[in-house]
Amino acid sequence: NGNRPFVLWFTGLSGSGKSTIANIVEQKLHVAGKSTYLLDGDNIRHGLCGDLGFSDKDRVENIRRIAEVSKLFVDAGVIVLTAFISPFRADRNAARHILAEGEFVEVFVDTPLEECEKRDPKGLYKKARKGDIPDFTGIGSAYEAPTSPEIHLTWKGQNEITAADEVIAQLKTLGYL
Ligand code: GGZ
Repeated sequence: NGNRPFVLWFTGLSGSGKSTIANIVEQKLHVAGKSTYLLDGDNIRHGLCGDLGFSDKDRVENIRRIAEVSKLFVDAGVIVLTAFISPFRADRNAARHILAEGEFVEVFVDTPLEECEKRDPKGLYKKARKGDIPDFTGIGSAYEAPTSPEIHLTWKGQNEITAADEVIAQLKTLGYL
């Protein structure tokens, strides 16, 4: 791939560390002189996808729009980082096919549910367990783990800085940097 732009597609449970790791990776790419853009709930779910909730149908559409927007950024020469749960395998594969061959790099932030639930930064798992969020991912709605992600971050108690370093190292190994 060399110097061509691509999408770093982070997937994992709520609280897995996707956004934090993506932010650190973005900073590192920036320092290396790369042009980047991070898509996450803050800049997508309030605007472009403000009409969508968390039903299966809405999540499918959420991921489709994010993939299409990512494609536009890549066409403009920008490295895109996306940080969404993207729980369904079929939708991630559809996203992969919206991008050109070699432009989609799937990063599985493989933090176990028990750890995410322990962190519970927004108290959402607690609410979901009480039945207040019936379709919460990992509780009442499925998370389908990637079967062959380009980058697999298995959580072994390491912090997000270490995980971000691993992403950069893998990108070099894979020839993206
Ligand atoms: C999962 C939900 C839900 C439900 C609200 N299920 O920890 P957070 O708060 O910041 O991350 C979660 C975020 C997930 O949005 P995504 O756009 O990444 O989801 S998807 O890719 O599935 O479309 C969580 C919050 O939104 N949230 N309700 N029911 N997460």
